[in-house]
Amino acid sequence: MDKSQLISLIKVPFGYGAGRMGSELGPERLLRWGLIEQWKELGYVLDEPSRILLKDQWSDKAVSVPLKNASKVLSICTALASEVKLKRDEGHFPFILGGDHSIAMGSLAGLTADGGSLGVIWMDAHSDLNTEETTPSRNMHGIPLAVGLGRAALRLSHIYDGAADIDPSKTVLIAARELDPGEKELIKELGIHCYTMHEIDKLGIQKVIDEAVDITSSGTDGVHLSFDIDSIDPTEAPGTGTPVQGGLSYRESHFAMELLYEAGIITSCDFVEVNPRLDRNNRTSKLAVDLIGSLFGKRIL
Ligand code: EXY
Ligand code: MN
Ligand code: MN
Ligand code: MN
Repeated sequence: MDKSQLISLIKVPFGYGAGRMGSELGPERLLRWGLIEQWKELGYVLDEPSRILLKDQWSDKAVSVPLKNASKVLSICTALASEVKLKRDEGHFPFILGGDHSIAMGSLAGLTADGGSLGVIWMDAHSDLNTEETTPSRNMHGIPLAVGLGRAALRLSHIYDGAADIDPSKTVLIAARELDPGEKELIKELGIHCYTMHEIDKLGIQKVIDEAVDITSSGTDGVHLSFDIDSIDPTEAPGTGTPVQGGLSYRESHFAMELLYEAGIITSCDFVEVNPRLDRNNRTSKLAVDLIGSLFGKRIL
């Protein structure tokens, strides 16, 4: 992202896709900890922030999704997809602030609405690759990447007419460490590049990010970073609904963001799953703001 491009902050105070409420409080909490002021201090100009609110319930019978709160999730994703497409078409950088990770279906639908090829970096303790059949929880935040890849009954084209599936060969998972059986099968079947914490320990975060940059930016029109705060170890980021031990360290997560800034390939971003209700002394919200700073060029020296 360069500073001549406006940042379109799209707030999505929505948590119905998660197993427990609280992530809907994320956007306002990050603003309280200086997210907007930080962008301005870094020299960016912001578009007027938008806020996507749940208004109606999904009624389209074209697809029935037998998961929890599906009609609410699909409604918010439909509204989000339109806003993401609008802001992207205006040449702005869509920054989608959640909210739980189910909203990424709206981001992806809006970003692929005109076809094209989108690289995706999915930083997350989970792969979010369950389908309506394989999900163990029936929580919608566990399926967005399977939907994005066209492997669920629900498709991005149900959320935004004409939206294309994303390409598994341009999709990279980073920091995965809790995968369900159906997700493991899909990763192997599709040959999705998956850097679990084992690969990160073995290769180091710099090599993982370098490889992810190459994979997702070669032959694509842009790269979407879908960042789930639970990719970070819960000792650093306790304020999230599905924490998993053994995550990225404080410096690994900052270094990853710094390297992505230097690579200059990220064209849109989801930042999700901060749950202030579960946080300790706002540790997670403050870390989230700091990480976004690193992603947008903030440096120690
Ligand atoms: N794989 C589990 C499920 O599908 O229920 C847990 C999903 C957690 C999803 C969070 C957003 O990353
Ligand atoms: Mn504008
Ligand atoms: Mn997730
Ligand atoms: Mn997760």
